[in-house]
Formats: sequence, C-alpha cells, structure tokens
Amino acid sequence: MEIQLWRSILCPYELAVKELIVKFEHIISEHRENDLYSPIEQVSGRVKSVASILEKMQRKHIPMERMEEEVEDIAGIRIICQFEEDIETVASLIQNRSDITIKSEKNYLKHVKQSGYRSLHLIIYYTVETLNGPRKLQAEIQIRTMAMDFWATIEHSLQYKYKGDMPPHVAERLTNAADAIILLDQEMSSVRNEIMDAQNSSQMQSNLVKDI
Ligand code: 0O2
Repeated sequence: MEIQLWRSILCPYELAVKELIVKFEHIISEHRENDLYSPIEQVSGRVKSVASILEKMQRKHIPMERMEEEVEDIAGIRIICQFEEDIETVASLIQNRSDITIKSEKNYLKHVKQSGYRSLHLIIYYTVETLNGPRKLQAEIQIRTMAMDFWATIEHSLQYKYKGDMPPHVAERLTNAADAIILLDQEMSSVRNEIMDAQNSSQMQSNLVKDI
C-alpha cells in the first residue's frame, strides 16, 4: 500500500492519541489544582508503526478490510500510576466519561501473562472530528504502575533483542524480577496513605506559594 494511503488511514488515529493525552494530562492538573492526589502519574501515547500493524495482521491472519476493526491498538495510550489501587480508580474515571466508551477489558493483573506481564488493558471507542466528519475509532489504554512499567519496558527490549528466542537464564531472571515487582507494589501500597498525605501537603504548600 502507498505511503500516502497509510498516512490518510493513520491521520485520525494521530489526532485521537493527541486528544486523549491532553485529556488525561488535564485530569492530572485538575487534581493538583484542587490539592488532590492524582491517581494518574504520567500519560504517553503512540500510533502503531506500519511495520508493527502489518506484522500483527500477518500473525493473526487479518485481511486488509478488517484491519481497523481487528487491530485494536493502532492508537495506544499508556497511563502510569504510583500505586496498584490507582489502576481501578483510573479505570472508573474512564468508564464514567461521556467521550469514551469501553468496548472490552483485558485484565492482566488478575490473569498475569506467562511472561510475567501485568497491566490493565481497556479497548475503547473514541470519536474524532475530521474534514470528512466524525470518525469513531478504537484505541487501547494500558494502565499500570511505575514498577510494572519498569518491568515491561525492560522485558519488551529483551524480547526485541532476542526476537522470541530468549535464553532460559534471561527468561528466569525476568520471572524473578516480575515476582519482585509484585512484592514492591505490595510494599508501596502498604505505605500508600503516608505517601499520599505527604504529597497532598507538599502540593498544598506549592499552591499556597503560587497564590502569594
Ligand atoms: P507495540 O506496537 O510495540 O506497542 P498481541 O499481544 O499483539 O499478539 P493483543 O491481544 O492485541 O495481541 O495484545 P495485548 O496482549 O492486549 O496487548 C499488546 C500490547 O500489550 C503489546 O503491544 C505490549 O505493549 C503489551 N504487552 C502484552 N504482552 C506483553 C508482554 O508479555 N511483555 C511486554 N513487555 N508487553 C506486553 P505490542 O504488541 O508490543 O505493540
């Protein structure tokens, strides 16, 4: 397919990613303005590369005419939280929005992937306005803690390096690291209230300074 055609297919997804990032970043600032702890720490997003779309279509035998329906993560948003408890809070925030409809959920917190991967994935519908009118698109929102993200980033790089043929000693180290991440998240949750109090009071102080 021509580059120009790919550009026109992916253009509305670029808009969706940009808009969603702005909206989630606004949730962070609204919390901070109101001296509230934000369940969202950080947001990022990307449009899937053409090579990655083609690889997925080939692997899952998806015909071109079904691409936009079946490749659900052309637009991808990643939301990072401090604590595991925040993940459900963020999912509820998303569920209650009028501009987002949840199509499905993949809960890799309850059903940890064999690799050790943990995260909550929501497939959503989101409408963007284009020159040709409104377009209802799908996007994947991945919600995970900072610790889960650390693990997933390293594991993703290693998967890329070894191209699906990871040496057993490396895979074993990653499994051990995944267990350590579960413990770390549990430990951090147990001190969550203290950390949240500290953050609220430092946020209030910086807002006070801004007001002076
Ligand atoms: P990209 O474009 O590099 O971000 P698939 O896993 O793609 O065969 P499915 O069911 O659509 O099929 O995907 P899933 O499992 O819901 O989510 C896919 C995305 O989740 C991946 O994107 C990763 O970002 C993340 N993910 C899923 N499993 C793992 C894992 O074991 N390790 C890591 N590090 N990340 C994982 P892609 O495919 O990498 O696409």
